[in-house]
Amino acid sequence: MKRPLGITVHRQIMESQLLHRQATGELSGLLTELIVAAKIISAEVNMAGLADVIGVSGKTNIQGEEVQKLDEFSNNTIKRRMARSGYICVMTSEEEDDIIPVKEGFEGKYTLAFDPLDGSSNIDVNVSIGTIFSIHRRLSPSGQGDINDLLQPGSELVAAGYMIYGSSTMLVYSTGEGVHGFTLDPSVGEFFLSHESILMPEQSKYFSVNEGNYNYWKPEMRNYVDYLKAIDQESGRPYSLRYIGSLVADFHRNLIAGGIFLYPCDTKNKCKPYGKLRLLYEASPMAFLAEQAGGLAVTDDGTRILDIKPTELHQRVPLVIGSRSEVEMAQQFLTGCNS
Ligand code: P6P
Repeated sequence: MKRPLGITVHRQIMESQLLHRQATGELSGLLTELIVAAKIISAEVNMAGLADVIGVSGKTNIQGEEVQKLDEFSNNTIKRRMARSGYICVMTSEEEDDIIPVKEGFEGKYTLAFDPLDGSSNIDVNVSIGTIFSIHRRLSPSGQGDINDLLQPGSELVAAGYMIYGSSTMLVYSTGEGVHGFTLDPSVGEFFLSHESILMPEQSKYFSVNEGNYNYWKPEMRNYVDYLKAIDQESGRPYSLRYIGSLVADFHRNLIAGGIFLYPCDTKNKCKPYGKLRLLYEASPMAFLAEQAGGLAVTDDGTRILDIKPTELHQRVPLVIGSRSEVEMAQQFLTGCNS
């Protein structure tokens, strides 16, 4: 059977670059290097059940090499490749406390913040997991970047996206001109355009939250979720609950099928008063994608995620993200306008 000639992600990147006469090709190069890292991670994740890379590190594989935990493997794969790509000047990773420098002499004009393998606690139970990335232009003039190059609001993002390692491996990203999805054909090792110009459905009867934390939420959040669960045929309630416990998988469902995802702040863990999710490499890139797809992302007091100026690398924020009208309705409850 003759395989249909698909549009590869490289063609999409190059066509987008050609549309911008002033483009230097560095962003294209950066994305291309990230895609190579994604393919390497995807192959490892898909082998996880077979190549004894599940679970803790410290084991050795048949070659006698130390087997790394998948999230350590993913982190090392991205940071080693990107450090010598020549396109970035500094990185931060969910796996590392401090900023990650790039190879001397290989400093570029962008910065990279990433979660190498979000949802990694789901690996052992074969639930979809993912890599999330966000890219800013550097602010410092030259040389190695610094933390201020990274602490930029999502409104200044140049590009953001994720890879989801699920029933198929997909790359979903935006450079500010809509959101496009590519599916990996492992038989040829190429990402082919499968979801062009994704628009998040304006409304949807799905909500996605860990209700186990219900009693730790503030009253406005409880009131909102109670509203979604109330029986009211006219407004199509109760909504259906879908919660995977893997941000990339839960967000991807919302992007394609619509709905609202919430990770509110709670009083469950005094060390995490602002919820669990990180701003720089979880909430901000997802908010960028959501708005590019016509959706919206706010904190649980109604603040637009993309407007938040980060103050710390790993700061956490509450996240309410999804179909615009659903998030706007949630804002009514969360700001006390609709108790
Ligand atoms: P909880 C995965 O560990 C993660 O960081 C996100 O991917 C996911 O949305 C969240 O935590 C799930 O957290 O508390 O519901 O298990």
